Amino acid sequence: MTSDARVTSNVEAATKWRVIRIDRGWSTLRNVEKDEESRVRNIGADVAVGDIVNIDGERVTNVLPRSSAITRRRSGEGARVQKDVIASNVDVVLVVQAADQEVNPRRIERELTVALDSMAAPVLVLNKCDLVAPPVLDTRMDEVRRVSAGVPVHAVSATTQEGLSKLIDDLPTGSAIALIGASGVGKSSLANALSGSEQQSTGEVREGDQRGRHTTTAAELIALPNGRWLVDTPGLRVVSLWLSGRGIERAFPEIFALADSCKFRDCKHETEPGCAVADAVRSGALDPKRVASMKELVAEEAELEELME
Ligand SMILES: Nc1nc2c(ncn2[C@@H]2O[C@H](COP(=O)(O)OP(=O)(O)OP(=O)(O)O)[C@@H](O)[C@H]2O)c(=O)[nH]1
Ligand SMILES: [Mg+2]
Ligand SMILES: [Zn+2]
Repeated sequence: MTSDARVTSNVEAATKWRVIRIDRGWSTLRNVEKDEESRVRNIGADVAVGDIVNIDGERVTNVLPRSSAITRRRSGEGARVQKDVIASNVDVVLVVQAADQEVNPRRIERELTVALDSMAAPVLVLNKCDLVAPPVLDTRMDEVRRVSAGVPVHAVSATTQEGLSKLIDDLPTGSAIALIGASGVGKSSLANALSGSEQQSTGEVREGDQRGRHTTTAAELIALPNGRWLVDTPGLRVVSLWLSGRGIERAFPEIFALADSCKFRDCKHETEPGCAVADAVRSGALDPKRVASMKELVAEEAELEELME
């Protein structure tokens, strides 16, 4: 009899649950195999939405290795540096901007770096294209493409559904998706449009500055048709880097390619002779703001590394 009991508990321990929502104090889980939900306390285990976990009663006993993790440095004061995993185990990260606002290339570069570091494939999405006249949209698409690092760029509208089927066609079949971006750009609206339901609440942007009201307060996993899923996330105020693998390099490929031709291998692209990056800036082939942005991210990561030692 005892051996039977052991078999049963092993089966239970092996049961996989996916974290579908994290609230203060507890997380909501969905059984990976059957239609069943459960809750666990957020004590001891560092889990993110998208994680697959094993549980024992109200406790997470094991977090399975993540295939991807969108990670940033947790904002807030205090000397301790902490990481914040926004979502895990997704295949594609939709990095969303609003087409009715000036393009902010520096913000895109940051978000793209975080997305590239996640190990999921980023796609840049310019939402609300229904709100701008075609020539303006074209200009803004060009501005986004200039900092897109070869990642696909899509103009869509969550409201009119324009461009959505093309976007979906561009995603690998069955892929799990995460939406990231500033508050008010329309992540939840896109989540609703892609899932074909109004599961996520959306909020009006502020009159004056078009900024969002942080309507979504917790990352949440939503089922899509055909067993796929996506993660809607709260709007990011600031996107501080966590330790970057090759994210920065991949977000600025043309600068890193030029750097290979610098005379000095450890060239900082400041005032060194034979600097191919400085040459490209002088000739007008490279935007100095983009170089400054890359340097800022490199410095931010170096600072973080130092703090963690
Ligand atoms: N015209 C238009 N409005 C949109 C579109 N997508 C979103 N909106 C509106 O933009 C506002 C913000 O949308 P949300 O989906 O709540 O934005 P969010 O990115 O989820 O914002 P947070 O949850 O605060 O991070 C809402 O009033 C939406 O109706 C779009 O494609 N076209
Ligand atoms: Mg939202
Ligand atoms: Zn150089």
